[in-house]
Amino acid sequence: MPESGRCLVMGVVNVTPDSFSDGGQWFDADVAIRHGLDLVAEGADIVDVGGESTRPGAARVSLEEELRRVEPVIRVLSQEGVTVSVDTMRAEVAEAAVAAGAKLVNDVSGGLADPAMPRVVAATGVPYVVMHWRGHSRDMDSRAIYSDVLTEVAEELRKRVDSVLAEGVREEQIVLDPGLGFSKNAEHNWALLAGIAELSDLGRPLLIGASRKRFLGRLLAGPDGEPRPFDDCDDATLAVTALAAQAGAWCVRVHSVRPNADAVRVAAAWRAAAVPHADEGR
Ligand code: PMM
Repeated sequence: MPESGRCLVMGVVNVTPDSFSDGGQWFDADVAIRHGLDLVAEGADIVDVGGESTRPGAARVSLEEELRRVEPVIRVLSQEGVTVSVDTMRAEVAEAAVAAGAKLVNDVSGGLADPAMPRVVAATGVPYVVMHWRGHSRDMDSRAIYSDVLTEVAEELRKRVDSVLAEGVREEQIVLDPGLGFSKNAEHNWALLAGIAELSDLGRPLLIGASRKRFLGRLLAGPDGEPRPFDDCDDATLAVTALAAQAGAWCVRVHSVRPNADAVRVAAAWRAAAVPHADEGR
């Protein structure tokens, strides 16, 4: 993984016709590749390529179709020297993606959707994003029930870590993600963002995916209560990025890369400047 001493920026390329925030825009392989290269030019450290929409209510795509969508894009971007991650819940897709050059597996189900996933990731040795997940998109909103979301998400992530370790994944491979919007309502998402420090106590780097999600549109609703459209939530995403980076997130997953890449640099400068003073007088 790129070593930068600051929060990393993962740019999103959804090779799907129906993703929440950019569905259809990068569905053609050549267009997706060009977009991935543009994101790197804008400052992305990693380009996350996905072929299956996880928007609430989305139906699953077949294995063959998912492979057809992502494999060529990953191969070309990797050949161009881009650090690519594959956003997939399927072990076969993860394996093919790593063979095509992917350097990270981003599994929104944290190994729950496909029991073969942890063993495949263990064999590849690449970093593994284990996201908090309670079920597939078609009915994930009905599982957004918590009495203390931060404690419960941390506990469920801890269990996933134990489980993937038991399948041979090495601890150093694991990155954790609270899974904003996945079986979480707006209140849950804010509690998890406010709990980044506590989630960091799980001992693994944290990835945060807030970009253009529904809870931002709800926060920014107009006087009529209409949520702000997702494509008008990039400034709010940027604010989350700055705060998440300041709170110690390892990486943010975003659609609009350039401003977020600037924000993580600001946060890094801020943190670096704060360190010497923190030691003064001790
Ligand atoms: N969110 C989406 C897709 N993949 N992966 C991780 N690790 N974390 C996330 O929060 C996440 C993800 C859904 O967002 P999109 O469909 O708007 O890209």
